[in-house]
Amino acid sequence: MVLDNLGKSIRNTLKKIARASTVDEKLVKEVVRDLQRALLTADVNVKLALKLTKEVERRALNEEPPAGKSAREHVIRIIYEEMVEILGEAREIPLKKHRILMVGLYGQGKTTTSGKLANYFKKRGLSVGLIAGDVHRPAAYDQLKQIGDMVDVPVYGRPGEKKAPKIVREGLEEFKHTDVVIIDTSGRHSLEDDLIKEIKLVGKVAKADEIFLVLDAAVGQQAGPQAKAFHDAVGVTGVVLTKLDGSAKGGGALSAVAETGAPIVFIGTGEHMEDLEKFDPARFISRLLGMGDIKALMETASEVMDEEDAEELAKRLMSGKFNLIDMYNQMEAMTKMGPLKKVFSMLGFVDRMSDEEVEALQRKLRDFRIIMDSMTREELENPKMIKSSRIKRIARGSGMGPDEVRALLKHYNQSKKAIKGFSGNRKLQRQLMKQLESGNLKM
Ligand SMILES: Nc1nc2c(ncn2[C@@H]2O[C@H](COP(=O)(O)OP(=O)(O)O)[C@@H](O)[C@H]2O)c(=O)[nH]1
Ligand SMILES: [Mg+2]
Repeated sequence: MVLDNLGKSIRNTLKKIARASTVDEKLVKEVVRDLQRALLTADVNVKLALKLTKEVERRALNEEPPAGKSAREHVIRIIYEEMVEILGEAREIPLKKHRILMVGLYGQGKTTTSGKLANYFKKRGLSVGLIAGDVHRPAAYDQLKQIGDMVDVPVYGRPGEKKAPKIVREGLEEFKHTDVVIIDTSGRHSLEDDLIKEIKLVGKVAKADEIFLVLDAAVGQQAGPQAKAFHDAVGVTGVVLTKLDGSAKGGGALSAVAETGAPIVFIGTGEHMEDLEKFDPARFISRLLGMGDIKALMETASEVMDEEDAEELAKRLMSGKFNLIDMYNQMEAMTKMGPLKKVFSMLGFVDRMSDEEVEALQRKLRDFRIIMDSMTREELENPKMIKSSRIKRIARGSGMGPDEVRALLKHYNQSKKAIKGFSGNRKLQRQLMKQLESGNLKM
């Protein structure tokens, strides 16, 4: 999928919100930090990323959720809305008789996209013709002809002819009864005067309804200035961002182009003729964030924790491995009242927890989290090494008393003992395994 990494990291952030017991300032700040990191990693402009996350933070902390919505749903909604906002409005390309002129620098994907568009319109029941207006690259006609054959669309061209306007004029005559005529043109290595001159000349003859600028997303934020320059010069009606597949800089290109006000109409997601998607910001972001999944998750979040997490934790418990990080996860799982509650009650950790007990556990968990934040990774993984001088340091660092740190360690040692007993108890393990396998862990 396009922008896979960005999607994954934001989806994880949203899941964090969906599973949170309460939405407080701490969670919002954490989410904002996560979001910033995800956006910057996807090459989104720093200023834009900060603007977006600031707005998310402001709205999440100040806006009341609308009636019938939980605070968690509301925060997720805000993130979604702000991300759609960055990408601007959707622009519909009508399915009717019209002419499209393709422009852009060399190698951006004009010819490939011409073929993809031909395929797109043809599949939707329109007749299509392609005109080979690139007169500079020697094999340009052959390339377009090959692509035309692939999607079964006629190609008009004059190999050897050096005047693009002439070819375009003849091509338009040839295709005068065709619904959609797509004109491929030459590019240059950079935006030079003579390229602009040529496009303007071809544009006059073509009298195109649409001028599509084709831009390679791999250039990242540089796509913005390029889009702007073309937009100012020839007035593009739509941008096609290509090579968004596997491009780490896709987030940068998308947001930068959107910011110029040139509407993104399609995105190219691969080398094949089918790899073209109509660009609809709301749909794109919704899919990127997995809004459908998040919604489903939210509906069940209060009862069930992520099955993968549950299995992972259960497996670790069975192996007898247990450090402070595991304990933290385990306690967190308990406060979620999730499937693991069953496991824990089997382990004799909890019988039945009342709401007050859950709340007390959550308070304890908050303290534990603060204390554990002051521990080093080494200490978390190997709590045995935490002796009195370390206890003092951790207490100072977390603003808690040494007694509270000791209480955490005591709780840890007790839990560890229980886990040890469990990992030595084959019968109990088999029982748990059976439940895991039957998928019966959910209560
Ligand atoms: N992965 C990927 N490659 C693409 C995409 N669009 C075009 N390409 C490739 O980019 C290269 C240049 O494309 P071309 O259409 O010849 O560019 P032009 O010079 O602007 O006409 C070709 O190798 C295409 O296969 C895309 O969306 N994804
Ligand atoms: Mg070309």
